[in-house]
Amino acid sequence: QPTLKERLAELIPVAQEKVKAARHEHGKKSFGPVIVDQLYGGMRGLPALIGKARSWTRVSLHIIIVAFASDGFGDVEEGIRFRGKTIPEIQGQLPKAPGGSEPLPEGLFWLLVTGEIPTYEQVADLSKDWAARAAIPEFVEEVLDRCPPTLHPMSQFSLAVTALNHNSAFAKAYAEGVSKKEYWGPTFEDSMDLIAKLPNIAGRIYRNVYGRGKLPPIDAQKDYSHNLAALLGFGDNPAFVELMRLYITIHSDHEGGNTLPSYAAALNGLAGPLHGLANQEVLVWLTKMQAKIGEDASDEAVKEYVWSTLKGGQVVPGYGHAVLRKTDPRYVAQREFALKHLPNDKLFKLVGQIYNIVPGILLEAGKAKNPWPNVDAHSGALLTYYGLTEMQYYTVLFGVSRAFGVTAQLIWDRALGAPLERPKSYSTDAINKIFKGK
Ligand code: FAM
Repeated sequence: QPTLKERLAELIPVAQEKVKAARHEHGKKSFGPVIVDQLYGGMRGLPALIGKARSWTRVSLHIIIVAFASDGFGDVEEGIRFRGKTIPEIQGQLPKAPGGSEPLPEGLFWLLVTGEIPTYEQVADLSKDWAARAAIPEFVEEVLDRCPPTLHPMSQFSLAVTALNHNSAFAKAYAEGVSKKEYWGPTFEDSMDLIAKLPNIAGRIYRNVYGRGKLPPIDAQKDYSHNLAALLGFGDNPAFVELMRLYITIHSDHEGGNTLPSYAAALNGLAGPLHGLANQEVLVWLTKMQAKIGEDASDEAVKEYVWSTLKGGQVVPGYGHAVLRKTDPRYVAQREFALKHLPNDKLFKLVGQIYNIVPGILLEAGKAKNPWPNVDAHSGALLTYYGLTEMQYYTVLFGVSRAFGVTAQLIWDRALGAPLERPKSYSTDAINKIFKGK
């Protein structure tokens, strides 16, 4: 059985030819109109990128000409697919740990990179490879140890990832004049190193900021999620380990990225309150709600609280989405996990109660295009149940997971010699001039 890198070496020349042929055949064709609202609306729905290893449904619009990506040509009603597969499909098809029932994120990474479902042995080899690469340079440990605990965990995370660039295989190969054709090899190594080192970074931040003692060593016999859970201090709770397997799998992919510093920049983007930090904001909001209306509040009291949030000019965190127009399948996956492992938990019940109430209110308020919950509406309640209660930390775990999607894309960017992405910008004056009299 080939290793991931060996399989990639087989797939890349075929994909390079496919891209060449697609550009030759379709390169000069128009992809359709661009409307001014798309410029003002953060390029929403604008076909401006090629997805090479990815999946968010709306993105599949850009992928249609790149056949090897084979992503689900779904629509906004559907939510994320990973290389064409829904969350229930990957839960069914990807290898599990012995005794576990959630997919191993190692397998998801294999799927994102190759488009293929790996065998258990291939996944177990990835676990071993990542364990062997997991140590972080001493100076990065020192950088983290010197951060004041008041520096947001996401800022510490991005700082440490930026510092990892010191040992970048790509930077070294580039400085040595590597041929463009070979870029993907060191990029692959950087990607594997990055993913492997994130648990040590995330674990160290958690323990430093919240005074949780010293990190245990990585266990080379255990899978990635087990090691991550152990570094956080939850390694002896098998259900939490299962949660990490699910969590890392479903948060892994979204949109582009390239070098290690870009991943660090992406982490800063992820840390925006309406984006990845929303899982922190959901828990802050739920906690405030519980403080105000009590733990077993009536539907009426919850409704009133939701309305007061809207009337205060704030958003209901965890609801709405820029692209999706139904309940996020990642929310559903987490809800099913909760029904299995913590059906009677009060916070989970509140999350469910809110699910019954908020969409109706958002529809009545009439602004949000999507009144349904997104991935962030649920994750914090699960982490809290297992004792990971520090909400400011949640997006770090999100960021660990997201490295899988970003690096899978990055490897293909290098393999296909993708250029820098430079969407053009226009001023309002320019737009007025262009459309004058039209
Ligand atoms: N609560 C209150 N108002 C909302 C809302 C919500 N949950 N979702 C959307 N709206 C409002 C929105 O603020 C906008 O109002 P204005 O016209 O006054 O600016 C209007 O509805 C139309 O917005 P939209 O087109 O439906 O959504 P956008 O594409 O502009 O924004 C989100 C999408 C995700 C930023 C938005 O739904 C939101 O702020 N949600 C709450 C925060 C959240 O949960 N973010 C996490 C999203 C998650 F999937 C992720 O990226 N990690």
